Amino acid sequence: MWGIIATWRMAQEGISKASELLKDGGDAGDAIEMAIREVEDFPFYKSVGYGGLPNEEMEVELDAAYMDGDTFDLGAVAAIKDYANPISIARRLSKEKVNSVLVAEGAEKFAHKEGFERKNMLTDRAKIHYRNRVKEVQEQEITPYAGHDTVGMVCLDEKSKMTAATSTSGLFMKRKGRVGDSPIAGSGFYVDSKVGGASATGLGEDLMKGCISYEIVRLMKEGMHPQEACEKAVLELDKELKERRGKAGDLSLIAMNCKGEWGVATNIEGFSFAVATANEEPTVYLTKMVDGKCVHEVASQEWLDNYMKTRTAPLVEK
Ligand code: SD4
Repeated sequence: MWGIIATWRMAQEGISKASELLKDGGDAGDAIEMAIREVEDFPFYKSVGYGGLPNEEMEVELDAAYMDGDTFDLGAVAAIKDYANPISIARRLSKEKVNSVLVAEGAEKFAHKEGFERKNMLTDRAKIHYRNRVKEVQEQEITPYAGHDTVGMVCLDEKSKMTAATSTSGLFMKRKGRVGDSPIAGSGFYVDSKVGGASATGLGEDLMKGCISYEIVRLMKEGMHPQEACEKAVLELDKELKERRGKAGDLSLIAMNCKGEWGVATNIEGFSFAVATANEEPTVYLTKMVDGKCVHEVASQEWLDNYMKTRTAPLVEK
């Protein structure tokens, strides 16, 4: 059995490529890195890699992580600037016994020494988004940029190895140095090849409060199906946050277990995700929570066409 699941429609091309590799007995580490790089390189996705939206100082600071579920090797970078593929740097770091999570300048120095590709990640399009946002009334509250968020993936290969990985520019207009859940093990991602893995997108500040990816893996270890585990973890964290703090940020989770069964849960409307397994062609679904149960629907062709159209539409400076 093999499989790969990812947050958001934007992962579709990446997981399609990865599924070709997995079908031929490819490695879960190679497949997930390839899939995430595909998203990082596509300039029209505004919250991952090249073309990602900048922080309040108009700098693109990126977070990424990689975890191997066989060995628990784990590497991450946070607030790294000017490198094309943070996921590859994170994967490289996962091989280090110490110093495997690096931030900002330290991460950049490591990447430079290791010969990773330097790139100015701030596109003209992202600058227009930035200037438009500055002109808009300053919303006091920082919110995830609706619909184009972190890419998080879980992958299983034919040899039963599992991996998890994330990559993001975090929240648009975040403060310089702000780090979200995505490079934080247990919050943005977690994987154990004996059990399964999970990955998150949404408001990092709230996702971290529940160590939610770890919680889902823990629930699967107790015997829950990934769908049940995702629903329970999301509903509980959403409830706790509302009780204690009056509200909960966006929480969307994907998970896959070591049998290739998958699950998804969210507390928002219209969360999209992409999945491919030995039994299922790469497919994009939309999901929403109805009465504590998640309903997944295959995205219509119209929805898919409209998605690309709006992503690539010319951008007007306000
Ligand atoms: C973060 N979780 O940095 C990421 C961003 C994201 O929806 O997924 N936004 O908090």
